[in-house]
Amino acid sequence: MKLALLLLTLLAQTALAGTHHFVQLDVQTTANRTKIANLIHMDQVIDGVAYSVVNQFDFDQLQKKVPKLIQNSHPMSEQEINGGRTPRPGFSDYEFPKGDEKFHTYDEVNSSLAASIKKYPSIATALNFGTTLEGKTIHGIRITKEGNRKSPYVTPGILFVGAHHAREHLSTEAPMGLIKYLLENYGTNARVTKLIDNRDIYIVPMLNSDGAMYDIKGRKYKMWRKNRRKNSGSSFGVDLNRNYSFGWGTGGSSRNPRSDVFMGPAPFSEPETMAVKKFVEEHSNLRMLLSYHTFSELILYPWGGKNEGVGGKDQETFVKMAKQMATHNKYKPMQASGLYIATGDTCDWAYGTQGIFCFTFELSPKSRWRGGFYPGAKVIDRVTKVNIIPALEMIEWAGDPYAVLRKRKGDNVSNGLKLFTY
Ligand code: 0X9
Ligand code: ZN
Repeated sequence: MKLALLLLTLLAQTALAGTHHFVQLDVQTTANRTKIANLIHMDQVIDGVAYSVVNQFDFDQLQKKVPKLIQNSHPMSEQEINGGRTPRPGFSDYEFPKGDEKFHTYDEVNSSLAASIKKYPSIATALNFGTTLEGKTIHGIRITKEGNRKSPYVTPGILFVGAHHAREHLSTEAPMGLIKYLLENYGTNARVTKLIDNRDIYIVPMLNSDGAMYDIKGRKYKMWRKNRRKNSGSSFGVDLNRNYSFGWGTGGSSRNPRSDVFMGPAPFSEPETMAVKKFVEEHSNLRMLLSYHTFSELILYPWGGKNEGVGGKDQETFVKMAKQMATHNKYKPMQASGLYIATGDTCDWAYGTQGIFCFTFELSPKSRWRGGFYPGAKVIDRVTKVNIIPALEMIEWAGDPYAVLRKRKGDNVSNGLKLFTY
C-alpha cells in the first residue's frame, strides 16, 4: 500500500514537472521583492505587483516560503502558453509555431549571417564566438571597415548580444534587424557609413541557441529560460544571466538546480557565459555592451545586484545615456535593481570588472497582457525599428562614453557624430 502511494506521488510529480503556473505576487515592499527574487524570476513588476510564469519547482517554493504573498495563481495549459498556436507536424522539429515562422531559428540565424558576410565582404566578417554546451557554434558577425580589422584592437568597439534567455526570441530579432540595417545603409546613409568606418561592431544574435531551440522543439513553446545543462539530479539548465562572476550568488538567484534562476555550480560554469567573458577580455577596445532581453520595455543599467548606484561620473553617464535612448524607443530607463535585485548578470560583470558601459534592454511587449514572452511575429518589425537609433547611439558612444555628458545645448547627439573625434 505504502509503495503504491509512493509510486503514485512519484508519477504525479513527474507529470507536474513540465507544468508551468501563472502567479501574481505582492511585492509592495523592497523586503518582499528581494525575498521573491531569491526564489523566482519576475516577468513583470507594476505598482507593487509581480506577474510571472514559473515552473513547478519554483511554484512549490513560493507556496512553501511565501504563501501569503501569492495573490493569484493558476496552472497553465499548453494551449495558454502557446496562445492558440497549434503545432504543425511534418515540418522540422526546430521551427517556430504556426504564425511565428518569421522568427529566426538557429539555422536561419547562421545562414543569414553567412549570406551577409558574403554580400558585404569589405565590412562584414564571420565571428566565431564559442560553442554551446550541446556543441553548437555560437555565430556572430563583426562589422567594421576592412582597415580596422587588425589586432591589437584599436578601433572603439561595442558588443551586442541576444538570447541569453531561451524564450526571449525577440532578443534575437532586434540584433538581426540591426545587422541588416547597418549593412544595407553603408555607403548611402552618412551616419551609418561613418560609424562602420570608425567603430568595431560585434553582434551575436543568439547566445543560448540550445535553450532557444529547445523552447520551440516540436513547434510548441515551452517557457524555457535557461540553457540546457544537465544538472545533478534530473533537472536541466543554468540561468545564464545569474552565472557571471561579479557578485555571483549574493542575492536574487538560486542555488537549487531546479529553479529557473539557478546560478550554476560556479561563476562562468557555462560555456555560453564563458564565451562572453573570454571575448570581452580579449577585446580591450570594447567600451559599450548591449544585452537584449524581453519583456517590459525597459532600459536597465548597473547595479543590478545592489540598490546603490554606481556613483560619480559613471552614474551620470549611465543615466544620461539611458534617458537619451528612451526618447527613441519610449522604454522606461531605470537602474536594474529597481526592478529587483539579481546578481551574476551580464552588465554588473561587464561594468564591474571591465568598466564597460553595459545596458540590458527589456524589449516589447510592455506587459503580459500583450503577449509576454510570445507576442507573435507581428511585433518584430516595430521592435527592431524603434531600437535602431538607440543602438546607433551606443555605437557612437563607444568612441568616448563621457562625451554624452558634454552635450551642449543645441547639439544633436542623434545626428551628431561631430561630438566625437576619430
Ligand atoms: O532577470 C533577468 O535576468 C532580466 N530580466 S528577464 O525578464 N529578461 O529575465 C533582468 C536583469 C536585470 N538585472 C537585474 N535586475 N539585476
Ligand atoms: Zn532575459
